[in-house]
Amino acid sequence: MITRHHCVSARSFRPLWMLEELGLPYELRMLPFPPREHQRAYLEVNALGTVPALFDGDRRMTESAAICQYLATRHSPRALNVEADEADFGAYLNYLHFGEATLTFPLLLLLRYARFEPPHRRVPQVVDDYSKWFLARLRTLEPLLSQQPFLCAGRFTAADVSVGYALFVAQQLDLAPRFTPAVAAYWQRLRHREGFVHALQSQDQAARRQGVSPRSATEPVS
Ligand SMILES: N[C@@H](CCC(=O)N[C@@H](CS)C(=O)NCC(=O)O)C(=O)O
Repeated sequence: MITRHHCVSARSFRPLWMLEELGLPYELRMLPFPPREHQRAYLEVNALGTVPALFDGDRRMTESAAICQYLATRHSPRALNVEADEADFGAYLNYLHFGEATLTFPLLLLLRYARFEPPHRRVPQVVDDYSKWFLARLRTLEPLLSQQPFLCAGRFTAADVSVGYALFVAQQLDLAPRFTPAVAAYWQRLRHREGFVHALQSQDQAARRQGVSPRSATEPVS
């Protein structure tokens, strides 16, 4: 059984979405956000204090894109995974990591300086600059997504989960109205997938059952 430590709509949403797409059983352990402040004992599970942390037996992983790759490779060959002998293998790995390293990074600055810091430490200039930076990076997908429904290999893969999570956060930061047309259509395709909808429901139910706030980790701290 796979055990996952998760905060509502945090990066750990990527593996949750993957597990729902794959239909694999899992145990979800919900944490208040950020765990390093609200659940210090979690530091014994992951000294970084970050989510995700996933255990598959005694195997432990803490990077969301790597977990997507791990689950796809083990449980979904030639479906959610793109194999080394497929033409789009390089594109697949590139988008899988592009989702986290290139797209999610600027969004973190927005979250921090628009939402998490107390009002006197918020910095509108950072929010404005990194919104533009994110949107400029995202726009590079427009020509590709004007031609095809998913990022690579002619099908939905773990790379779409990785990039799709960045779009999910961008939507919560009110950036979706600024998506270019093909990216906006792609986001609509992703957010209406059963796996995505079930992942949203699963985290909400688990949070309520475990007495953790069902509010998204991306919502403002009041
Ligand atoms: N690169 C890591 C980043 C993990 C990460 O920073 N997660 C955030 C949630 S989105 C977190 O747990 N933050 C809490 C903290 O920094 O204390 C991944 O993709 O999994």
